[in-house]
Amino acid sequence: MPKSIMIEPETVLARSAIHLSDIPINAFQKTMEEELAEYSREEFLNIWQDMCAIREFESVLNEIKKKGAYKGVAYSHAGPAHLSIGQEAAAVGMAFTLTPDDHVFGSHRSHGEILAKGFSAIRHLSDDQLLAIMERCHDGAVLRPVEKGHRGTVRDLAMRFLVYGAYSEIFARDTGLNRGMGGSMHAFFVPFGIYPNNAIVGGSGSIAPGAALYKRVNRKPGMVVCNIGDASFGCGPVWEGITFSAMDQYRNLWDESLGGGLPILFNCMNNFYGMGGQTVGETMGMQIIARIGAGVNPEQMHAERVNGYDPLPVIDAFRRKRRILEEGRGPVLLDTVAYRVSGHSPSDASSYRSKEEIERWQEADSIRAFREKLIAGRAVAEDALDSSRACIEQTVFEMFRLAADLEVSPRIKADSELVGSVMFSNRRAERLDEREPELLQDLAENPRVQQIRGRIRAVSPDDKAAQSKAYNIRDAIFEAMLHRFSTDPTMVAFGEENRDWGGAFAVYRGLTEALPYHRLFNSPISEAAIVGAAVGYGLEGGRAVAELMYADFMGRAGDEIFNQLSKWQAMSAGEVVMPVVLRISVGAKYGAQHSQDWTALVQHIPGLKVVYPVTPYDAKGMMNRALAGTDPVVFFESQKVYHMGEMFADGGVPEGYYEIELGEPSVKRLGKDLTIVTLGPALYTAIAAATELEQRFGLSAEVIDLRSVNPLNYEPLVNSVRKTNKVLLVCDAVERGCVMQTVSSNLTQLCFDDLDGPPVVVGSRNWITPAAELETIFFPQPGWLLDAIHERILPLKGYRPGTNQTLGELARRAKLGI
Ligand SMILES: Cc1ncc(C[n+]2csc(CCOP(=O)(O)OP(=O)(O)O)c2C)c(N)n1
Ligand SMILES: [Mg+2]
Repeated sequence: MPKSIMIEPETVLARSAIHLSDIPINAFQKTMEEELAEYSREEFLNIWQDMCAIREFESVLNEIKKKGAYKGVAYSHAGPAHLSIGQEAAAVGMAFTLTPDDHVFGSHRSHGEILAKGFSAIRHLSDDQLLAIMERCHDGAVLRPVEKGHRGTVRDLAMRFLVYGAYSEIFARDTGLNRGMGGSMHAFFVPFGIYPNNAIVGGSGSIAPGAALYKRVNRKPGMVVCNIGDASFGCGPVWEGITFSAMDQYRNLWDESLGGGLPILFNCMNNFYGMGGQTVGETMGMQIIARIGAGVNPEQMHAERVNGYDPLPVIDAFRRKRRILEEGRGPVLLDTVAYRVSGHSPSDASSYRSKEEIERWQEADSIRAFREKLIAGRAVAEDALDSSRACIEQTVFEMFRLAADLEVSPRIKADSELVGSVMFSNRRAERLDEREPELLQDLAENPRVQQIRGRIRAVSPDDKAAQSKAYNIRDAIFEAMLHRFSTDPTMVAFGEENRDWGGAFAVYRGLTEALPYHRLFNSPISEAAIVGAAVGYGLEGGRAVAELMYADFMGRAGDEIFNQLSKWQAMSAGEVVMPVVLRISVGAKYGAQHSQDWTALVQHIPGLKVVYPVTPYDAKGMMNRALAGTDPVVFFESQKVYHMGEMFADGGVPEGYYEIELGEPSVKRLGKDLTIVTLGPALYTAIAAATELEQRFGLSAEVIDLRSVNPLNYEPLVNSVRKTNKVLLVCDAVERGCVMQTVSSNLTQLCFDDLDGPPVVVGSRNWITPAAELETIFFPQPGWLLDAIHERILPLKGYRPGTNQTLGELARRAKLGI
């Protein structure tokens, strides 16, 4: 979109060809002499020890899963254990040169990466730093059991802490790194640079770019490593994450001082299998994952394949690739060969591969090969290697024994409210960093700010002329965003057509003038990456506003909304926050795939705050509140009412800053005969119906706009129903399974004694949304509400219904599934 980049016919239509360059495959060729000059004996021993630690760690889990005991310690582990025996050298090579500023994301098979990255961080941190980190971790709960009787160095203590914390986490203990809220597939520990490991295959692929984005935007040191399996390269979100990471604008349009391309390395832990599907020869066609780089950008992502059965080529590759990232030439793709000898999980009978194949890789075993290499090269003597191995194996065993002991390592109590207490952080944070927010202009000079100054901040519903000059919902969201942009330097906003276009529905018009590229930018059409990157950005401690153009596109970002945005606060046991607002516009007039209210989908997902304001006053106050918090808020907006002025708030929309608490319904019209509860633009339908009820039948309906879906304070609803004894609930979502069904069910229970009859829900028909010209047969109309009231709540004298809202019709539709 930027006008500065011209698309010229003579260039794009000129005859030419794409020239690809070679993608190196196992190009590493260093001799042992060269290696000896590069590594100290201690470093060789560290690499060795870390590999042996991982092998032992995984072997313990393998044994207890298969036999229920290890070295006489009985333990039954109910949960998963995706082991990485065979992948140790790849994990250690990956982590060896990383510093605590470098952050790794991983997969369901990341025990090895957690240990390798943790050990590496421990070696980089001072004793004081380590002690502070361990003390802070759940108030010392992980440290206490391992420091008892420990006489070694602080570094040794930290290694015990890490191994114990990881085992405890896998065994769901309160003493785990995440208090047992993460478990085997999701364990992580931010102070060591270990970011979420993801049980959704490829899940990290869309999140890690957001962490790299955070580093660039906020000028933070370090790189981001996204460790994902070979089969995950068949996942759409991984491709989207790569596309997001490779956008030209980082280098072409963003301030040069930020450093250029995102500092992210996609590291394929290539074990050649999904669970049983073989990625070469069966389930994919690229044969060599590194090839993907050729399709991404002219640098081909600096892709190469390295031998992950030897830690040294991997370390070498990470050193070289770090330089590329530091020069702003990322992203990078590595295809690290890491054949897993263990099964996908201990119950895997390896029915999909031959015994010979496994044996061949066992012969190539990285631990044995590295030992031989070190001995042959006289880098470390045999007995030193053996005693180092025995020592770390002993530590791993002891930590397992401690973690298995329920006395030492208890689970949270059965009546514990821990899980509930960490679902939301419920904090306020005016700014998430202290530096000055970067703005391009004095905001008083902003054309949109000036335009808004002339708007009418309260209008009467009947004054059509005033409506066009009214301060509307677009203005409200713009003002709230601008306030936070000028307060919180970490805040960024991105999505499709967010910049020059002004946001798909003109909410952001004027922001382009006010903000540098890195704070407001266009993303690729990659909904998974848009939401995923916001999650990664939030995990790093930044505030992000991501936008989905239509609610109908939530499916494209399904995992990112349902499993990622919603869950990491809880899975960290409250250690991380998720200051992300996801703006989602609900369409109309564009038919079946652009006009659906999908609030119910996110209502169902634990861990999300969900709101749907439909007046300018509510939109500004609630966006202000969402942007002052640290929880993920899904912020629905309706295209039907973007232009609406404020008709309800006394005095109109204040010019200054104010907040509306999320979760509080708002009484929009007082009444005594009937309560109408609404969500979304159905508020205006209900107001029209209430006016008709008043005028034609002398009935006064109280209209309450939920504004929030979750959390939700039922008190104002209950108070109203106590007064009116009757309730109708209305929304634009299809009636089956809509939010109002939940509210109706809860109100039935909360107000059972006060109700004259069951609450009645009117939603859209359980159909596809038809064309704009036919929408009145689909979305609830004021007449439908009167029909429903007449048939099922309160017969209206002399009234003739226009639609069939009877119980018989309800049953008929249900039986047909429509
Ligand atoms: C989205 C998703 N689909 C399927 C699964 C089930 N599953 C778990 S691991 C796995 C194989 C993943 O293969 P790869 O990405 O190569 O990682 P590896 O297991 O080989 O380390 C599958 C299919 C899942 N967890 N998530
Ligand atoms: Mg694999």
